[in-house]
Amino acid sequence: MTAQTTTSATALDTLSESLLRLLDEHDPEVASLLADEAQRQADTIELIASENHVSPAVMHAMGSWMTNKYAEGYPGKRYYSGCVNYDRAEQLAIDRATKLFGCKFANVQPHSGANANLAVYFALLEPGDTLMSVVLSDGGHLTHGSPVSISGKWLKPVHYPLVYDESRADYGYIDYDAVEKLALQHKPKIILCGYSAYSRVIDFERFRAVADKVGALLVSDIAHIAGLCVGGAHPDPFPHSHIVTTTTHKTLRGPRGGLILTNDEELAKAINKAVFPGTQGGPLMHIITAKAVAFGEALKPEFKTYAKQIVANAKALAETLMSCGHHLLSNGTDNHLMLMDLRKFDPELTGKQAALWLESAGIIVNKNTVAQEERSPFQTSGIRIGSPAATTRGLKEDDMRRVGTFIDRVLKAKGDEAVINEVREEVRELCAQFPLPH
Ligand code: DSN
Repeated sequence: MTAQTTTSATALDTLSESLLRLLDEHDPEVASLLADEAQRQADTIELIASENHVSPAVMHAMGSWMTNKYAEGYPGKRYYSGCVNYDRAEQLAIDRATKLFGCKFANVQPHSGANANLAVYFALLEPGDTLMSVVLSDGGHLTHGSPVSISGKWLKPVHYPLVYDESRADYGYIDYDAVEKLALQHKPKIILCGYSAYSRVIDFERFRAVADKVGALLVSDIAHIAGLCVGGAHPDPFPHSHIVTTTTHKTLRGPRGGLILTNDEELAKAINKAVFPGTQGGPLMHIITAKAVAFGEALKPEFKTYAKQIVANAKALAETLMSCGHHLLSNGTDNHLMLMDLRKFDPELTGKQAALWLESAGIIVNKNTVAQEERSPFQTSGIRIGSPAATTRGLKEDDMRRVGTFIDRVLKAKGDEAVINEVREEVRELCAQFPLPH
């Protein structure tokens, strides 16, 4: 069976037809699975907060000649010959990144957000140094000091809490008073702000004031919200942060990868050394080229419209879910995501089960731990829901309200196949109105 015959026109639009045809002749097995994946993406609503649909330009830059070269080093200072166009691509990515984020220095080589954070630690810390962050189960990240990560094994993490008291108006928000108290007590070398499951605005200025009080560096990991920051839909991490790390593939809608930014020349030099040769080898030049394309897209005025729509869509979805009686941590969202706390809906229902039911209905979310979680990360008591990918396809507030009712129906049906199948058809019909970028 050929790739062409296994996919609909909509799905084929999402990949270059010539590329698929070429692959189909060369390796039909892989062509078929690629076509199936294009079809899956076309037919389902992607609500994983950290995922997106890249433009064909970003996709093609990744699949280009730029994958063929070793280019260890930095523009103008490489270890291999033949890097003239690689220097141009990397410098372009750097120039666009600094313009986009309004800062002086960028390292575009980290293979991922995890690698970006590792390089920052390697540049600035010694084993055993103290790092302050939010614990993974409250919405932090593995690389922010989790015991299963090198960051938790080699550093001393101290975690600041959220506000857990539900009677408070700031329930589910960062407990900024506790941040200050803990920082004064533990004198961390780095204070980390930025999270993988936090739905409220981050007060970078307040974090910087605490960092200055205790002589710490403020590292803002804006992996999730980078696209919102550059699109004017979330306050900027600069000038308050000493260092900013991010991924390039979430709200920023670029290729999978990492990025480190700073305004401090000495920090920039230390970071460059820590990325290469400290923690990485040859840079992924095809990805760096695609980062340049994505940064170019994010510099365009229409990206601001996109970023604002992400937030408007998340708010519409959150309001619908809450009006149907579901509980969201912090009672809503200011950004691209929300965290549904299932404990109050049904104490027996795990995030794992809820995500499986929703997947059967064509709605893709991820199970997620919620504040003061008692279940394992494989089970969890919550689900995380985000709007960036659906917004890329063109869904607006009314469509997101409809998606909210789909989620509500699936969860309330508690696995009833008839309801799941009914919603699955409505999801297909909605998806057909919003093709993937092509
Ligand atoms: N896995 C990413 C997320 O989903 O948030 C974080 O690295």
